[in-house]
Amino acid sequence: MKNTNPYIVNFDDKLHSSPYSISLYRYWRQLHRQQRLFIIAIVLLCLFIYIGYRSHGAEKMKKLPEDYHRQEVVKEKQAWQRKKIEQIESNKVKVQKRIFSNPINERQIAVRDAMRHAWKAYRTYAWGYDELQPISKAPSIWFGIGLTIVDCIDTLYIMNMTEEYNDAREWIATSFDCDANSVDKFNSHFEITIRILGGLLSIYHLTGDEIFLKRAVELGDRLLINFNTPTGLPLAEINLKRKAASGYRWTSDSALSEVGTVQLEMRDLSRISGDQKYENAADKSAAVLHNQSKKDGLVPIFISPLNGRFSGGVVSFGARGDSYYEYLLKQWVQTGKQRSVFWDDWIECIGGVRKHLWRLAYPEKLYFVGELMSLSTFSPKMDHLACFLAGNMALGWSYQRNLTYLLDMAKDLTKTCYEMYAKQPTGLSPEIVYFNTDAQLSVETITVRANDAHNLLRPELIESLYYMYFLTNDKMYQDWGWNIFQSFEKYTRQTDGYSSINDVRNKDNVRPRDKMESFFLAETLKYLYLLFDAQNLFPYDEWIFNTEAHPLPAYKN
Ligand code: DMJ
Repeated sequence: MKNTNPYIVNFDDKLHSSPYSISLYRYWRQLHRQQRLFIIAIVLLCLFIYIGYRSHGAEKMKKLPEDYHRQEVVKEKQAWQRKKIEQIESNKVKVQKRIFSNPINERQIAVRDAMRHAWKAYRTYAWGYDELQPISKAPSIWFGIGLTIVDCIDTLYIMNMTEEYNDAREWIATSFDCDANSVDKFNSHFEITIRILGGLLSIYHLTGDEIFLKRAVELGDRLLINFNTPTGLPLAEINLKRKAASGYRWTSDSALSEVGTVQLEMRDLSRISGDQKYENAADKSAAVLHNQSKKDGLVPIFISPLNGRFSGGVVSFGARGDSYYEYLLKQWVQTGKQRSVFWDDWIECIGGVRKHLWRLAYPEKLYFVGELMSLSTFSPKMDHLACFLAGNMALGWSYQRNLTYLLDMAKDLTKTCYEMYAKQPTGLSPEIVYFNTDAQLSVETITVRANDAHNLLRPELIESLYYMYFLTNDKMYQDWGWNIFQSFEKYTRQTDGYSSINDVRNKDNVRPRDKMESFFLAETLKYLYLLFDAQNLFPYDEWIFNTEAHPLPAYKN
């Protein structure tokens, strides 16, 4: 009989369509009331749990894995950073503080007095600025980061000028700040590297004071930007404030000396910071230079960081070429004499000098190193800058004493460079000279042109004298240094500081240029001081000087 209750009817109707539902229904009807209540209670409980999950739990459970993931990532990152710091710390070379005594003789005292005189003037009129203009008693700005302080602090330390050193150290700790103070201008990447980074590195090695390492890393991170080129050779200029790199305004090429004279510093920064990235940049750029084809080790003075090609054909050991060759030898020493490519490239370039650039000047028979134009035409021009080569060859000879021609050439070139000083009425060398190579001509051996008659207080001959004296023990080299020092005292010393001069030929009117170059204190006075010592304070197997006279250690590899 058909049930008239609409619910049951419908239900029954549905049941007709499903035998499975019918059995379920029958089963339900057969259950005891308590059993039914129990099942209903279980169903309701499940329903509550489900609703609860939808409204709170689901949200939470959905979020949990994300939070969990994020926390895990943070933990992992921290662990990785800890590991990196540990790794960096364990890679860092340990520095041994060095103590220097007071001057030991009259000559050293005189040089230290000169340093005092120069420093006092800078301290009084230009403190915190880059350089001093000693005639106008005013500061001059170049990079905006206290160049003279950073470039010269290791000289103060070596000369045991404690008060001045402490002052300089304090300034570097509190006021050396590329963000706040550097000028918003493009400046030479090479000059900042050799003078400022070099200064920070060397004073760190001498004192072990961590503030210098910190500053070196801050600066090194900026300088690294320039290596970001298709070849890995650095661009010529950097704007420290904007952290931007650029080529020169007039060409995208860089000077050979500029791309080849930053490797000692970047490599050293990696060794003391434990961070490999600087050394990688140094190695990559050194490899690019190594892989270029050369004329008996010689190369033109311009190269493109964009494609690695040389341009022009001028070959010179003076401006724009010099320290590329210098650093070949010094990189070999810095890396424990293990990387033979550096020695091979260096000795090959000395072969190139002998074959293409080494000539006798008449009538006095002075050997000199000339230049090539268009890679083949010889020019008898020599910059004072090239006088570094004498010391550099003597240094190379000290590691391979069977190569006696290196010492012979070093002696000959030192003599010629000294004559460049001694022949002038002021006893000071001009910036550039020309030699007479024709034995039949009755002219002077050395000629100075009006535009080249200036002296910038440069160090190259003094640097070579320092090597020559300690490698030969010949006191003549100390005496030559003393003569030159006295000429500096006589013709470049001002009431306040020292000034480069315009005319070394005219002792009655040298015409001061109103500029005290930071390298006069960083290099010239430092090398003079070292030259007059009784023993070599920086043995050549343990130390190398960067091209700005900042001592850096030689490593084992
Ligand atoms: C210094 O900055 C360095 O010695 C550089 O290698 C050449 N020029 C000056 C000194 O003359």
